[in-house]
Amino acid sequence: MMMWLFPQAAAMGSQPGPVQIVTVCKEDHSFTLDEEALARVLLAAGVRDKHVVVLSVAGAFRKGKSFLLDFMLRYMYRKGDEKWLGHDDEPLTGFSWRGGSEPETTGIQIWSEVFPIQKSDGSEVAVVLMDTQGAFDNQSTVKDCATIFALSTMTSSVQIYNLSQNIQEDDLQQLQLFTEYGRLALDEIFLKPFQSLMFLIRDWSFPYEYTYGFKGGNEFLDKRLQVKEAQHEELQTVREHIHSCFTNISCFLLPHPGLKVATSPTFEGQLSAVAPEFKEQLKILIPNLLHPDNLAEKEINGNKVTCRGLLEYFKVTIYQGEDLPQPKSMLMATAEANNLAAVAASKDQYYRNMEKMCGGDLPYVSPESLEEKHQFYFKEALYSFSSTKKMGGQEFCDRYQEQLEKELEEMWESFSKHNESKNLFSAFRTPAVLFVLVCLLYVLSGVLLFVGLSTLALVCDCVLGLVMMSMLTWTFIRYSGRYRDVGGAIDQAAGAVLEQVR
Ligand SMILES: Nc1nc2c(ncn2[C@@H]2O[C@H](COP(=O)(O)OP(=O)(O)OP(=O)(O)O)[C@@H](O)[C@H]2O)c(=O)[nH]1
Ligand SMILES: [Mg+2]
Repeated sequence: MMMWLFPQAAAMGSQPGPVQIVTVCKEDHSFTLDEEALARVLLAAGVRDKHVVVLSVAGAFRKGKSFLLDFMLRYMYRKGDEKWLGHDDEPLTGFSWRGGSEPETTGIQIWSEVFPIQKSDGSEVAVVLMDTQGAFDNQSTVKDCATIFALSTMTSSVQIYNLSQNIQEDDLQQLQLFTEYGRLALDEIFLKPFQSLMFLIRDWSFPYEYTYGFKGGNEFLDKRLQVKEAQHEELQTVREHIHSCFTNISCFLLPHPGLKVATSPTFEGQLSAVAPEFKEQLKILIPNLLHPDNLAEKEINGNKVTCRGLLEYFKVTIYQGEDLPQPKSMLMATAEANNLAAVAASKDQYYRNMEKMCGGDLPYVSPESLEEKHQFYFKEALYSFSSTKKMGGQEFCDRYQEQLEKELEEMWESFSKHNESKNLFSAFRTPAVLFVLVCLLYVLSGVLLFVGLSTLALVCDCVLGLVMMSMLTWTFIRYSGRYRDVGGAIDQAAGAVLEQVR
């Protein structure tokens, strides 16, 4: 693995790097999602409630996917600097990349930092960069590759399909196989299941036919994806399938980066060894891809998703079943994801409101007014849940509403207990009750002795002794924190006495 050091982030005391979120087990070809790692990235303060843009690069192994992503990282960190592409002798760092014939990236990785970006209409989005395991290496089955491709396509808003030299018919067939999962959804939802697909053709060698860049790329793609009457049915189906799966399809033709990049074992990414036309096209491709207004927010069935929603979507997209993991039926996954995200957002809203009322070190609030506030915020949270657009039908959503109500009640209980613990009287209730009892018994025993009822006075004295013992025991328990059951019993007895008096 390479070392990563980004001056801006290092100055802030953290060292960003790739985070492995999906791991593939080589022995049994199973996949696991590292929920904790993903949550750390997506729930970072400042981005978790922003709409998310996920840019993923996928395709065959050893074709420069991670290499390209590292230039995107440079752009993200050095935007505004004319020389964002780097210095001539600077090694290229970020997602781990290297030369050689053996595969490097495994599973799915995302960059640990999510980049907040402001669009020209003032809205802010959060950009996640995703690197994927190369397909067709000698260790993965076709199903592994299809799963990785499907997962990254389902969870991204822009999928870059990285190809070498040309678009071959088998590339399109692979794409059809990989996006087969999308077909599942086509029967159930009327929108196209995936968003942007960009064919990125590396080492394009025919600029005299189609020029480098988007213009030549789109002309070339139109020709390749054209459906003609005379075509064999198989060719037509592949093309129709691809068109029906993505809302937006484009293509970019990238020149060869030079022999040193492709073949030198000592090359570390220094720009001095990269062909000038490659650098020129990178300067067009990357700012265009990452231009704030070109960043398409991730949508699920037409609804924009936040980073928090994406986390839920990941969780339901990959589930650990017997034949680990299967991307679930898109519709089910989507419905579950937006219900869970709505539950989380409503819980968050209730929690924040209640925190402002009685959280942390805030002073004690009278139980009646706290309950009133709870009722208000509880209803407000339920309202915001029911007014969020969700899928899956009423019955399906009702299940999540029940879950939300239960979790809000639990939160209320803990808020109310926390508030109660701040009441000074409740802290000193037991000793105060015991002290008053001692005084009363003392006076009573004196009066009884005075009127000559010495036996009753003796009983009084005994009870008084008992109460004093309880008081001492209570003090010891509170001080030492031991025998808390006995302490609880004394508290309860004092509470019962107080209730009787009331
Ligand atoms: N021919 C060619 N080689 C490239 C290009 N871009 C990068 N490379 C080289 O390709 C090799 C592999 O780069 P990586 O970025 O690790 O490739 P990858 O697709 O991420 O590989 P896996 O992670 O194994 O799937 C490196 O030696 C790069 O220098 C390109 O556009 N054309
Ligand atoms: Mg790689």
